[in-house]
Amino acid sequence: MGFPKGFMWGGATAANQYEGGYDEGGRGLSTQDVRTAGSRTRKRTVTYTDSSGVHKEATRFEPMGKGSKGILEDGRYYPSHQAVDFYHRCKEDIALFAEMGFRCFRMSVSWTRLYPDGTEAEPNEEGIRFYRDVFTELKRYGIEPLVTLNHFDLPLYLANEKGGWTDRDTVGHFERFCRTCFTCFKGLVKYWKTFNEINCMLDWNKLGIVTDDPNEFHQALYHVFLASARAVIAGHEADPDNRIGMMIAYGAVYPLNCDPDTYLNNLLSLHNIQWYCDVQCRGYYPAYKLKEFEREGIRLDIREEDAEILKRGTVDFIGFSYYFSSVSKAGVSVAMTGDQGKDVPNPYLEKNEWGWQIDPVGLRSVCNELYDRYQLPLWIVENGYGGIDEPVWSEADGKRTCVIHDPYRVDYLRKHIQQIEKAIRIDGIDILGYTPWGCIDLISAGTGEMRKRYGFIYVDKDDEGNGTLDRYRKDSFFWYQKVCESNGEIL
Ligand code: BGP
Repeated sequence: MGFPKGFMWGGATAANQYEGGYDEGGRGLSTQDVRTAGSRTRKRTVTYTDSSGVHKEATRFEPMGKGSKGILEDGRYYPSHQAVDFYHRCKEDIALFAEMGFRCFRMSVSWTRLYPDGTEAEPNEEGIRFYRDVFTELKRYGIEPLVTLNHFDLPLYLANEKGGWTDRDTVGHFERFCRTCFTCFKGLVKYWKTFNEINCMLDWNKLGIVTDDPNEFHQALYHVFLASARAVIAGHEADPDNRIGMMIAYGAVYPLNCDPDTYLNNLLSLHNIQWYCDVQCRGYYPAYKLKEFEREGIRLDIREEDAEILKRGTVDFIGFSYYFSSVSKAGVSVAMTGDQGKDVPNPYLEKNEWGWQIDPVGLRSVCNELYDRYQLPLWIVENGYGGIDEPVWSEADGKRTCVIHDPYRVDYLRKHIQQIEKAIRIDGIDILGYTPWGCIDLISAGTGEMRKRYGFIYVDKDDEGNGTLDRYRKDSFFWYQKVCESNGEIL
C-alpha cells in the first residue's frame, strides 16, 4: 500500500459552519453571522442596510453598493449562530473523532472570538482559553490539530466600517490575530493554513467588497495575499517547526474535445485557478496575470516592501479541496464556485443531488498537476459526499436513537482514497494527509442547509434550526474507523 506511516487521516470543519456560540465568550459578529439559510433552489442571502438605511438582501454574487452594512434582522434564522454547537460539545465530539482513530483534525479559529471587532490591541482571553482547551483535548487523544486561520470569516466591524480587505490596514489586523494564534497555541498546533479556498473569496462575506468593480476586487485580493505571506513569515518566526500551507478549491478541468483551440482554451482557463497557487507558492504574480491586468486596466496600489513580503511568505505545503471536476469550453470561464449548474456537463460522470460531478480519477490528475508544478507536499484537506441521509429512528432503553445507512458516502470516499493511494505509490507524490469535509454534519457553506450532509456522525438538526443536536454514528463512521486503523489498507 502507498500510504506512508504517519499519514494524517482525519476530518475537516470550519468555525462558521460548526462552532456556534456566536454571542458567547466575548465573541464579536462576523460577516458569516448575517447570512441567512437557503437551499439548492433558494440562494442564501446577506441581510444589510443600503446607504440610505433601507433594509435589503443580496445573494453571494450581487453587489450591495457603497455604504451598505451587514445587519441582523429580528425573527430571521441565521445558521452560523448555533451551527451544530461545537462550542458546547467539543469534548463529546473530540471523543468521537478519537474513537474513529483520527490522527488529525482540521478546524478554524474564529477571528472575532479572539478579536471581536478585528481592531483591538489585545485579544479576548476567553476566546484564547476556549481554543487552548480544544487543542489540549485533541492532544490528549494524540490528534494533531490542522488549523485554518481564516475560513471565510471577516469581522463585521471591519466589513461595515472599514471596507474589509479593500483597506490595507486589514492586513495588519489579520497579522496581529495570526501572531496571537502562533504565540498562544505554540506547542499545541504545528500545522496551519492561511486562507480557506482563496480562489472562492469573491464576495462581501469574505472580502467586504460592496461593488463589482474588478479593480476593487483585485486590490482586496492583493491585500489577502500580503496578509497570507505576512502570516507565514510570522508563523515561521514564532516557531521554526510550524508548517504553514495555502488552501485552494481545486478540480480537474477537461477540454471539451481535441480541437487545438479547445485545448489551448483549457490550458489558459486553468490559469484562473492556478494563479492563486503561483502567488502563494512562488512569491510573485505570474506574467499572464500581469498582462491580464494591463489589458483590463487594473492598477494595484503596491508598496515597495511588498515584493519582498510575498517572496519570503511562500507556503510550506498546498492544501486543497476537491469535490468535482469541470469541462471547459471557449467563452465559458471555469471557476470553482460550486455552482455547477452553469458548467458544461461531462457525459462520463455522475452527479450528486446538488449537481456536483463525481470524479475520483480527477483527484489523481490534480495531485499530479499540482505536484509537478510546485514540488510542494500536498494535503487533501476537503473532499466528500454531500447527500441526504435518512435516519431510521427507534427507542432503546427508553432513549430515542437512530441508525443511518450511507453506502453512497462510503462508495464516494473509497474511490477517492484509492486514487490518492495510486498518486502516492505509482506517481511518487508527497501527500501529507486526507481530511474529508464535514466529518460531523454541519451547516452547508453554499446553501446554509443541514440536509446536505457530509458527516460520519449524524447531528439531529434540521434546515430551520430545530433538533436536539444529539450525535449518532452513521455506518460510514465504522467504515472510516477501519480505514484509519489499517492506514488505508482496509477500504
Ligand atoms: C468548501 C468550503 C467548506 C464546505 C465545502 C462544501 O467550499 O471550504 O466550507 O462547506 O466547500 O460545500 P457546501 O457546504 O456548499 O456543500
